[in-house]
Amino acid sequence: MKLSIVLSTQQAQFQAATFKGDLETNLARIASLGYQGVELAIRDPRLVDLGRLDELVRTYNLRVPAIGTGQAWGEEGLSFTDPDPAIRRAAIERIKSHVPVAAHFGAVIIVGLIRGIVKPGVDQAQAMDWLVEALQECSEAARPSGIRLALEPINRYETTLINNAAQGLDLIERVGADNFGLLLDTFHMNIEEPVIEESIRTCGRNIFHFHVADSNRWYPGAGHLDFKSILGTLLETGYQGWVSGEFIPQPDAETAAREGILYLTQCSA
Ligand code: LER
Ligand code: MN
Repeated sequence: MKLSIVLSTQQAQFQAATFKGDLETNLARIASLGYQGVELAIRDPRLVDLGRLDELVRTYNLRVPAIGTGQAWGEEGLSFTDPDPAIRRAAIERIKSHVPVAAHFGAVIIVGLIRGIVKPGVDQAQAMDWLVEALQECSEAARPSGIRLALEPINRYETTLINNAAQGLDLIERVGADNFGLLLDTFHMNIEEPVIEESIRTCGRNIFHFHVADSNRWYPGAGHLDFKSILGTLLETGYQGWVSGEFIPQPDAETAAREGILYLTQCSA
């Protein structure tokens, strides 16, 4: 099992980006703890010095399996489903602007909260139509570079659009692009899925990326999720992608990352 962990390339409000702060210090730490990859949360690719990032990632012999994009929502309010067409357009262009970076690293582009929430005055069906159109356009733009997009079902307390795996699969049908799939996150699944393992089986080959945090969003092993069973089920589907730690840096980032990798390695042995 290939393990990575989330690192934010800039300061952000999102709590569960395990590492934030100085890039080189964090990449060195992540590599020394035994992670093979780093999932980069990038608000806007224009803010990132790609050359330096690439050099650092190579220096520490890390892969970049995925790029998180949710901070464009969290920090700037961009979304695929905003009633303002200029904001929807900016969100689509922002996702498209991640394609060259993703292509450079061979990373999946994550569509998390940039899909937005259904705002007052917008009906759910209208929001879904905007969402489908945006995802079709972004998937089309990513296809020539061989890049895949993964939409993350996110729990009801964070969004009103696509909370669970079944809704994610329906959306895949509607988008109809072979480079569009799902990112499953155990923290959200614990809130929304009747049986986590069943949902993993149902999603099967549509799982493009996988986030792990325990029930309390601390590192795996700090809550009550059965990671031996969850990861065993994931591997049974034929999943060959990455398992990426996205958990709260408690008691501190280094301890969380160390405990997390130790536990995950034991669970997948
Ligand atoms: C991002 O991967 C995530 O899981 C969401 O909770 C973002 O708010
Ligand atoms: Mn997640």
